[in-house]
Amino acid sequence: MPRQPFYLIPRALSATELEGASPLGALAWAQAFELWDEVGRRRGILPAGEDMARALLTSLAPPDEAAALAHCRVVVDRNSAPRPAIAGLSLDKPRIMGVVNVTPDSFSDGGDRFDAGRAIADGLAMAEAGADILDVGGESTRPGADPVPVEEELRRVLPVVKGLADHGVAVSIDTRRALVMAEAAAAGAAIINDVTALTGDAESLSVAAESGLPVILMHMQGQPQTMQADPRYDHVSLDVFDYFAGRITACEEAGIARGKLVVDPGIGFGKTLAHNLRLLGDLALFHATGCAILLGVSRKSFITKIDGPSAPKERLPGSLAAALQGIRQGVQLLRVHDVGETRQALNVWRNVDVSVLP
Ligand code: 9MG
Repeated sequence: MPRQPFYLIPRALSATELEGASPLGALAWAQAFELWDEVGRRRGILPAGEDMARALLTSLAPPDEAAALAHCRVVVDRNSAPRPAIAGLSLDKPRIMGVVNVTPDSFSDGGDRFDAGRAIADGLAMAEAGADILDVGGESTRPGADPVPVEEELRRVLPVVKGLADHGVAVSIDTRRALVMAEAAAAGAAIINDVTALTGDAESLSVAAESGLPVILMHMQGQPQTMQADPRYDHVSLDVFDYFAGRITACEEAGIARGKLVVDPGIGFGKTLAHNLRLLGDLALFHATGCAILLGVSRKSFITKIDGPSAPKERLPGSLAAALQGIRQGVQLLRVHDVGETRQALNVWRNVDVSVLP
């Protein structure tokens, strides 16, 4: 993907509107923006203000002022515009997506829910505990996982999608396959969650467009079997940003509006610890896509690389610490295993945001 002419990275963030601060998709405000050039070098700091686009133009001093000003306005507007609701859920508060893996080999819950009845009961308990969305998946995407046949994936997920949707819960279907997207949509799924950002199946762009559902575009380098072998980037945050720019264009050309797209940097998917940490520090960069942002850090192995060995179910403290880092940067959706605990952490964090103190 070609580089953008510049990147704006929101800094000095608060969860409450302060005088002069710029909104970032409605859940965070920035008091300043770092201006990065096309290779990620810092070129200056712009205070948030009245006419950000003009201030940007002055800093960039481009040869073609008119074209550059138009581009600056697009970037500033994309950063700040409130995001449209997805699946009937307004994004003016952080939303929790609970993970319902219907797999025998999930890394995080060890296949506890490899039974439709159990998966539905656990999903409903998550909804009761505060999940706004339930993410149903029938194929593990953990590092090293092998694909499952499509018939088996359908057999696993469809009764669970239908069972949960019939109870009025917003269900997302976690799949890389167009057939599973289509069948799950027919069974009541309200969102598509694709770790391949609609590149994993030649039909998925058109099927997703046809479904009319919102789509989560996750970034992954490589394939689950081998993605952790030796991931490399020129500049991980910019490479992921540019990947989204390309996928959003492809989606728009296929008839999926930007407002229906959610971007997700794919923590742990073809990334070293250094890549994951850099992305977690730069999450606010992705507001300039104009899309809502989803973050999935729950129980992931990067926590053990920082803190030492622990089983997935013992990683709640690290998961919450990383999730709050995302919320601080205005991430709108969190994909988690521990719903009640995450809801409590979010509630407390938003009520004690120090920036509102006099
Ligand atoms: C399916 N799946 C596993 N981890 C994920 C993550 O971080 N994000 C999204 N969107 N899906 C994920």
